[in-house]
Amino acid sequence: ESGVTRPKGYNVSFHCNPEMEKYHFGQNHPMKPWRLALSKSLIYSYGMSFAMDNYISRTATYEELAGFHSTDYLDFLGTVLPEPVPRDLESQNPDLRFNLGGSDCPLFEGLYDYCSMSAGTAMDAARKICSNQSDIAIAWGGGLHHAKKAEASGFCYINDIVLAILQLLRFYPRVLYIDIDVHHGDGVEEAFFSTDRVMTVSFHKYDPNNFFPGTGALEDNGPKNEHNPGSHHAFNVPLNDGITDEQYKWLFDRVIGDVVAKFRPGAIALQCGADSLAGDRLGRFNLQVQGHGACVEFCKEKNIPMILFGGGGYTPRNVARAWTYETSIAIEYNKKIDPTLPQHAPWRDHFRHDTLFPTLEQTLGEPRQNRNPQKRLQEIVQHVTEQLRFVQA
Ligand code: VJV
Ligand code: CA
Ligand code: ZN
Repeated sequence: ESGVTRPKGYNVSFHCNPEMEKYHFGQNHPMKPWRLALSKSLIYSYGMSFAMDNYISRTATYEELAGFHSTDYLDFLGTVLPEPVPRDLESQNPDLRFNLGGSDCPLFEGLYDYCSMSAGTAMDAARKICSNQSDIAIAWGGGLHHAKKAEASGFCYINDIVLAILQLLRFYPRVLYIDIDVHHGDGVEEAFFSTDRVMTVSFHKYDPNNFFPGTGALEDNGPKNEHNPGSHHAFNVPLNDGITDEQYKWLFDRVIGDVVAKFRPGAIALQCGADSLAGDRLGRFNLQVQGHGACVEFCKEKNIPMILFGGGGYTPRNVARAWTYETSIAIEYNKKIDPTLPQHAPWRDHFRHDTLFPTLEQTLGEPRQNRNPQKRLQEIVQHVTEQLRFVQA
């Protein structure tokens, strides 16, 4: 009766853990797990659950987390307690163990459980892909791309993406990782730096001294030593403030089109960080829901099994819009979706505008100045083309 039907010929699964939405990083911290509740609520209000297999995922076990992370780090993560006194923002303790407890990666109540839930959703998604039960598996609670083997970084403690890709590698010879979060996907890039079985491609704002994490230059394509199998298997698309839907789509189609043709991945892991949208609290781009979603659509049309991860996204109403639209793309409902938000939603006022596709003026007031000349974008595409010549067909 919602009018949403299952896509013909293939399966979409939706993996979440409602417990995750209840955790707090602390007052004013940009990362707000309740954005997952807002997103799911919008997705379900559209009736999209009827077109997918919906799973409440289990938490990942210690042994599963140890598939990537060091046990020293996991042991510490499992025992640290929240600070009794809130730490002053500026007085960061310089000798934080494993980078835990600063303002970016605070210690909060239930931290370890929160991490195992995020990893659990991602690993469940990966297992559904490996068993051929899903063609697209959605894990909006995952996508925490900065976490390292033995270090927390940039709001990320456990790298659920790396854990999911390790699962995929048991069944697929080659996995393509794509990252459209506004930040560089450094943790995933580093984890698979020395293998030719995973190709990583991150699109991000790049300004080494002023924007986190500062890595991901165009010329960084993996180990410089030509004998290392990982060389030429990392791609970076460094961008400046204010990039538009049109430019981003052009770049994405050129870069990913060529990469897929050459690398021929058996599975795709797509990190859909929504902080690349216009109006994001931490972001710098002018992307709209349509442009962000076009990347998901482009990947879907390749007909390769795919996991969709969440990631960043610090203006919750826009995060919910993007992930709702992208869920509709997965179930092929995007062409029919009503751009007016469902009437019956209790949080409707929270969205400010009753549309799924607010204009740039509605989200920003004034769009950010675009500092991406077309000439630079052409250089990027040319560099990627040249690097791809080194990749074994
Ligand atoms: O830029 C940084 C690092 C600093 C040190 C810590 N201060 C607070 C900020 C500067 C150098 N960190 C970034 C991390 C961004 C992580 C993005 C994660 C993802 O989207 O890629 C994937 C989930 C950063 N930018 C902004 C902030 N931190 C920030 C942190 C806060 C804050 C305001 C801004 C932490 C607490 C509070 N406000 C109350
Ligand atoms: Ca990125
Ligand atoms: Zn981000």
